[in-house]
Amino acid sequence: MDEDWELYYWPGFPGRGEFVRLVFEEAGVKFRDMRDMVGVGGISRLVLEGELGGFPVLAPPVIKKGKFQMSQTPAICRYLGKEFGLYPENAEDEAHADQVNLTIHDYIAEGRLAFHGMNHTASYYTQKEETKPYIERFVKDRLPRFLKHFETLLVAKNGGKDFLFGDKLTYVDLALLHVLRATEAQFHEAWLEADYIPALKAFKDRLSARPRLAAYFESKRCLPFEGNSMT
Ligand SMILES: N[C@@H](CCC(=O)N[C@@H](CS)C(=O)NCC(=O)O)C(=O)O
Repeated sequence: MDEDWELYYWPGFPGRGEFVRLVFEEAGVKFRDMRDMVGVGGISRLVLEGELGGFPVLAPPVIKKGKFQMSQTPAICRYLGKEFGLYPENAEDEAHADQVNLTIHDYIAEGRLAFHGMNHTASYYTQKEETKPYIERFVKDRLPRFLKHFETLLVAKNGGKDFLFGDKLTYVDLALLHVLRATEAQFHEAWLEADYIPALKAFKDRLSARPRLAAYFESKRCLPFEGNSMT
């Protein structure tokens, strides 16, 4: 019997798990979101403490189907993108998709780090005051640098009217959509003031209106952003 995909990620906020959810949702592939079944304690035991067994994973998100499991968000999305046909059609685009996927993950990782300037494994709420300068610097320097780059990438193909790799939607478009939504939620003012990314803003609206994604964003399965670290 064909087993369902399972996703192991923390409950309560979208986080990095959301990159993976968008791939399942756009592909129309059913999966079990284990956050609803095992809670924080279960994710800690199964993933952090290794009770899942099988191929070793360090941190969530983890996907699992039967005996196969893997972690590392950019690698998961690439793998699922290929499985579900959300994947570039030639070797050069495939290589560039890797490049852009990893740049998107650099962006989210830097954004997260800014909220944890004193201790990157402790909660943001234990370092709210101390980390303010890191957040300010991120918003002033790094956020616009990344967003301008994403705009340039998008416009480079068909003037930005389609997707990152022309007229075919890939897993990288979904990753970009997620970080744009996260940026808008977390840095609302900076997002509104960013008049240098018209194609990106239109891209975000266009992708969000795709039937499967729109239905997901309106559903209870889609959790609101928590309000720190773009998660
Ligand atoms: N590079 C990894 C980072 C994974 C990661 O940091 N996961 C966080 C949640 S977003 C976590 O719970 N980490 C626990 C740990 O690293 O011990 C990825 O992209 O999946």
